[in-house]
Amino acid sequence: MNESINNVLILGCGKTGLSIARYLDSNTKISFYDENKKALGNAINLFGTKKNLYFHGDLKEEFFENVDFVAISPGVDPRHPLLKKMIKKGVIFHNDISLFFERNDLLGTKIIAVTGTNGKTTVCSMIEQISLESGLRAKAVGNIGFPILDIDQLETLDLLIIELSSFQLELLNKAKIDVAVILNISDDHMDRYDSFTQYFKVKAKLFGLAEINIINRDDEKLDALKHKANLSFGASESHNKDDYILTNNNFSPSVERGDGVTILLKGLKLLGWHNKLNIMAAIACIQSAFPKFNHFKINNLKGVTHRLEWLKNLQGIEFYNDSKATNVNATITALKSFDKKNIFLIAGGDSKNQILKPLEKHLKQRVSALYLIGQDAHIFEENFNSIQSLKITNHKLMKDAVLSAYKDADAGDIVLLSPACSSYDMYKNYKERGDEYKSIVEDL
Ligand code: UMA
Repeated sequence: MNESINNVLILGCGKTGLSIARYLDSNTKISFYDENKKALGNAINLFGTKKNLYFHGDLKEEFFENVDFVAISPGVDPRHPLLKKMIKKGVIFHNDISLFFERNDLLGTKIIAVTGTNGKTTVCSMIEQISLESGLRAKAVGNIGFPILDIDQLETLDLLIIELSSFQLELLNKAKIDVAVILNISDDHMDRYDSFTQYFKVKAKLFGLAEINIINRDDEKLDALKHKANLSFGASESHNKDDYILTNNNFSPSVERGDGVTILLKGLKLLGWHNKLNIMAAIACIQSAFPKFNHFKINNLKGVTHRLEWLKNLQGIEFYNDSKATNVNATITALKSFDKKNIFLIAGGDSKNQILKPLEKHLKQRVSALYLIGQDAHIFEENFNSIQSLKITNHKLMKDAVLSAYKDADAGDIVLLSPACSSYDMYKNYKERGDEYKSIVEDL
């Protein structure tokens, strides 16, 4: 890090904040802020009180005095009145991704950046797995859970894959990205953005930062960005030789490119149509970064924990964990992945002001019973209690919801946790929620 940086204020002492503190020069005086005392205590233990300052409680103007820049964690909302005031005043704000792109030694490593409302982590993980299997040195970082500044010896990597959430894109105005992909976009984080248009604009920023832009041509909500894309992927027809197409000739799915390149998906073990689109996006990204690449070993590809993760078969009932489904669209995707119609769905949590109605059709078509948890259970009830075929029950605890679903389901049925909501009303994050569900299912 630049030696002229003397004072930095870090907002949020979670994974990102701590990673930024590790990255800064050891002489830098850091002020740490976290509204949570426990998180702050953790930072004190790691970085000591000799030269650093620690604040919690309400944000105050004095925390910002004499700082060279403020480093903000993705979970901290920049619409906070004091942050808005500081931005207006000209205080410089960074996040870990923008700090990373301040480096000037990125030349040898290819960089692929992935965003979208759903499927980001899965696509990043697919790109990483395929690249590693073929002998490339690759690492997936960012929203996937590994902070980008924790990368040690970047120069030893052939490929860096960055999963970017909208929160991380908010502050990103400069980057050296070789290939960028936007997978899809739908209502999400409406508690953080004033409108869908604002959320869209943040995601769209990515296409201003990369050499090659890839888009999902089947997502109508992305239409306004198509003119900025160099190539596309999708199931629909395309006559552009650079575009990727999903075909299903003789019941053998494959990804084809307009110029004749074909990759068979026969051995793909991951469930659902959406995973075929995900693998297509991954293939498009890799071949755009490495045009000669053709070692697509997909038979061993593993899914990602908490994303349509198969847990067990108990007396013929299949249990799945899709705790990462933190929005309506992710849950619709999960429901559509099953051929079977008798799904016993556990959902609810913090609905983040989303419109729940799009779920209705899928609940009617595929779900036998809905077990609600979390603070917004009543909103689900209000939206869906008119569906005659749907039994709806309300549960204080995850355990009660799982036991009820298990009691109601028969051999051949599916019990699925796919909440369509974020977890913060009951859990630390979606992982803790999924882990609790898994341990309850394990003990059945
Ligand atoms: N905090 C405050 N004030 C606030 C908000 C948060 O003090 O107003 C404090 C919290 O008390 C906590 C700390 O900030 O101690 C947490 O910071 P954070 O929420 O930014 O979380 P990190 O641990 O830094 O994790 C973040 C991402 N979290 C979010 O975007 C909410 C992780 O994505 C990411 O893996 C990690 O950085 C590494 O890059 C998680 C996520 O849920 C998985 N992402 C969202 C999603 O996928 O939908 C965007």
